[in-house]
Amino acid sequence: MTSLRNIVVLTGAGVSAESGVPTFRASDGLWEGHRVEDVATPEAYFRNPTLVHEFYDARRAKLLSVEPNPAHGALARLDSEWPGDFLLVTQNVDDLHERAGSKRLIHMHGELKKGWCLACDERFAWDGAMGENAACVSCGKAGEARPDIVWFGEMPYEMERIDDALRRCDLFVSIGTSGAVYPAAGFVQTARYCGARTLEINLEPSQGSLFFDERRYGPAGELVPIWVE
Ligand code: BV8
Repeated sequence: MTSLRNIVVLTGAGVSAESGVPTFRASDGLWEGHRVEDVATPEAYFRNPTLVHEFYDARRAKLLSVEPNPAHGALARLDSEWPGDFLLVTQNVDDLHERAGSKRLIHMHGELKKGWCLACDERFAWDGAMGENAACVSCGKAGEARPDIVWFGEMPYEMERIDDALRRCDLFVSIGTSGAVYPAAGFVQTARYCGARTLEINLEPSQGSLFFDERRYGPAGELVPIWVE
């Protein structure tokens, strides 16, 4: 990798699968009996905030019982040792990348351990169950906090910074994502058009696998440390 300068890595639910965090589409997109698209939209939240809070409270609670796996660890090592530009963009809302030590990290779809106050627009750290009546850490107002998660139809975070990194990178690596959701699924095309080499590491071909120069199939916990070394 010595000829490379700038690397962008995109991760999806597959990088956390071996830590015990269920992926979206392995279970036919069903979550606690709900379709993700039915509980991960603003309409769903305003229609039934109790259900949506239960859905996210259950996933936030799960974080207490899972640990980073060797794929998270290898990416954190690469982050700390890589001399050029490095950016890890994750679609995941779990905290396993930061717990493994990743620093140059963007959660483009938000984070389970954050809340967003609709009264004062502040984001704040949140650990336990939020429920409908949580009081905002910043303004104190109760009942106006939603999970700080990017739902379907909402704009992902830091898209300008991500787009800039994609256009400047020499290598784009996609790990553990089905390529089912945009704009993340389109990142490989941007990187490719701007001259980057592209690598996919996944359990099986993603929906965008034809855009990758190189593809390695198998568990991320096994293949990512090999790639990083
Ligand atoms: C946007 C947070 C525009 C929630 C998520 C109609 C209406 C509205 C929008 C749309 C529409 N039609 C299309 C769209 C666009 C939409 C979209 O792409 N929809 C899809 C369904 C067609 N996108 C959006 O809405 C995005 N926003 O477009 O905004 C806009 C523009 C301007 C101004 C305002 C708005 C926002 C999308 C974000 C939605 N939120 N997550 C939550 O987490 O609860 S998406 C959710 O699914 C995940 O976050 C993840 O990002 C995404 C994809 O999941 P994956 O991570 O890929 O997981 P999956 O299970 O699918 O795949 C896992 C893979 O890992 C598999 O391939 C498997 O083989 C592999 N694997 C498994 N085990 C392992 C492994 N690999 C390696 N090792 C293993 N051990």
